[in-house]
Amino acid sequence: MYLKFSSAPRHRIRFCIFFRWLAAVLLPLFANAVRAEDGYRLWLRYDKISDAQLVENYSAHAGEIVVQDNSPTGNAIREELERGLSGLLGHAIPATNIVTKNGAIVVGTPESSPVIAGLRLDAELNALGDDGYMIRSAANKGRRITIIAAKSSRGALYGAFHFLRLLQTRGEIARLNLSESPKLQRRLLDHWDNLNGSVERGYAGKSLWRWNELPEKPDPRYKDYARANASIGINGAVLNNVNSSPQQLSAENLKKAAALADVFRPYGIRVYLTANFATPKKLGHLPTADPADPRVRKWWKEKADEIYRLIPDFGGFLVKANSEGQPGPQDYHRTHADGANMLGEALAPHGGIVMWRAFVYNSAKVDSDRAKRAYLEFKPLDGKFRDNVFVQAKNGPIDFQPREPFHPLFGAMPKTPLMAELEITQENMGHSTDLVYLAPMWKEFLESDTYANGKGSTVAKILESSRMTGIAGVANTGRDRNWCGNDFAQANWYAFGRLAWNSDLSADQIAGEWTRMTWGNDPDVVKTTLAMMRGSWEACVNYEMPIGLHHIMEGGGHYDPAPQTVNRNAPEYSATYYHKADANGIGFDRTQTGSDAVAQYASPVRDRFASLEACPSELLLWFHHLSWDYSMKTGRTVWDELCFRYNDGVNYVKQMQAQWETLHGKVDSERFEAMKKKLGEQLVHAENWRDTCLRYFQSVNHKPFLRF
Ligand code: GCW
Repeated sequence: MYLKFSSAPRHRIRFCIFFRWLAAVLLPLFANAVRAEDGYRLWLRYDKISDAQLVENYSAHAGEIVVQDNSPTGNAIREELERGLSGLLGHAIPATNIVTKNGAIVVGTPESSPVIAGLRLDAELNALGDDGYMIRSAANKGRRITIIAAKSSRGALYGAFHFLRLLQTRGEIARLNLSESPKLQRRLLDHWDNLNGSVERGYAGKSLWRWNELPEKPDPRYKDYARANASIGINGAVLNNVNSSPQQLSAENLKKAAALADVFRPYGIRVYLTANFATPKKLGHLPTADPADPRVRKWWKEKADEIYRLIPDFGGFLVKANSEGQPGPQDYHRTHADGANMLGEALAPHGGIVMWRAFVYNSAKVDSDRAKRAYLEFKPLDGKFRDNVFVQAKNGPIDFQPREPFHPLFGAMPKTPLMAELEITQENMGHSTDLVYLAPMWKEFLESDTYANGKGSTVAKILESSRMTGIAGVANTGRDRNWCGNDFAQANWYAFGRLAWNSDLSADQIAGEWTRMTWGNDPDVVKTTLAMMRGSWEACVNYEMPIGLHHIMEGGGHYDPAPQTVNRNAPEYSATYYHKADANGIGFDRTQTGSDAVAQYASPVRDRFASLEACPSELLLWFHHLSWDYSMKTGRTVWDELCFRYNDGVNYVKQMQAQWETLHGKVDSERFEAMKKKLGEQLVHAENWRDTCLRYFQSVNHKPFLRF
């Protein structure tokens, strides 16, 4: 039904006035109900808790905020607690300078807070380190208080976010006694953002950084970015793409980077930049970028000095060299270590570091199996890097595939600090369309036992035990209103930060926290979203590249399947190079009878991967070439197992659709509808993968499809 205006225009005007009046009166009443839920607030939503009893309980333990730290970080703490507590409790929680009543939250360091100083916690706080904190229920002059204490303001900020999380997830705050400190020192987001605003492998709109408006006009969004990161402990951001423009280091662009650093600093986030190895030539007009040339070394030193004048806490350089067409020291017959050490030397006086990527596979001369090349190039350099240089390796030896075994460099370079690089952006897992919760993948990686120092030498331990420690995640953020393009992709940003802080957290625990903060505490919502997320990565592996298949995606966008691709000039861009399917069988033989990539792993890992019986079935076709009729542990042949897995993956998406439907009316309609649409697209994507791959493989083996 619609209203038809057949009468005089005056009626129409009156009608409009009435309508506006009605809206003006009614809308504020429903402000909360109709507030746009566009995902912008991420997991920091702080909506009023509806349970009045709980609000009362919480209010008794969060009645005032006492932050005497007036540094920019202290101000950020106060502001966040005011915003968070007032929002959650539905009334203004005042910030005061002294404890005036029961339920005060006292936040700070022994230096900034006399109350905390009086508790004589220095030894404990020092042991927790600069980023650590403790939260304790305590007493002050007969009053009940909660202290959030740390050695540094940054630690106190992390503690404040932890405290807010307790309320957001409806936790206990009456009797607190907890201490936290991160297991890794550097917890970074790597942005593959270009100066022209595009984002390599970005699926959430243009770059967050508006270079043309910087440094004069910092977008208010930068602060929300910093808040979100600080809330999960991320303490660094590499602003730009590893395929790096030399222009990024121009005087003008450094000023822009400095403006971002100024916004991030109160939130404990340092800025890092990538360095194009040829910058001295391209920007400095030197005839060479040879690391042995004194002019080149001098150029980098001066550049480092210039950067630190603008950004005194600059983190350092991330470098992709001699990989995928990027310049590097090998252009001058120097090694990766020569290149990294030159930059390390320039940064060392300022306390900066170099993260030198091990993602190299340029030359088939190194080895015909691409999976082996990084190890072959880097392992011999162990012990040759300066002490402020990290080698940064991707989780697996190929390239952010849906599932890979851990990279053999982890555990193989005991004298070199290794930084792990994960990919949060879903380059090979459905971009920002597919709901794929990646924490289970990262857990599998971090818990992989390298056996480098005997049993229990997990990747996590290797990372944690070097003299410099760190982890990086390729960001999935962009200018889309909901930051990540897909509301559930926010969970991967969140999970990366939480695992970087503490890899012992379970994927479920992280998903539980995230979903409570992002979708709400209704038990049905929590249960259902968790159930959807839990198996979503395995499902994606199944509908894209099950049982160890890899790199069979279409070459440009990496969204669609293309198992038929043959590239005669560059075999490693051929899908057929990876799956090696023919009439008899399928899979890449990386055992002794094949490329012997297994030999790059310590014993007994290599034996496990090499053995048909012991190799995890999830990685079977990564390490073995098998007959189509080979009988898997499930009792199905390889071919039937493929059919089964591809279908299983698709079915999981259908199941997620049905699960999501049950939340109709239980989550806000805006995000409900957006996700419903995404899940519909995911099903099309998953079915396309299944159908394309199975049809292609069937065209090779001529076997009938498994019927269910
Ligand atoms: O996964 C590949 C991507 C490239 C990326 C490269 C890398 C930034 O397809 O887009 O380049 O890895 O990690 O350097």
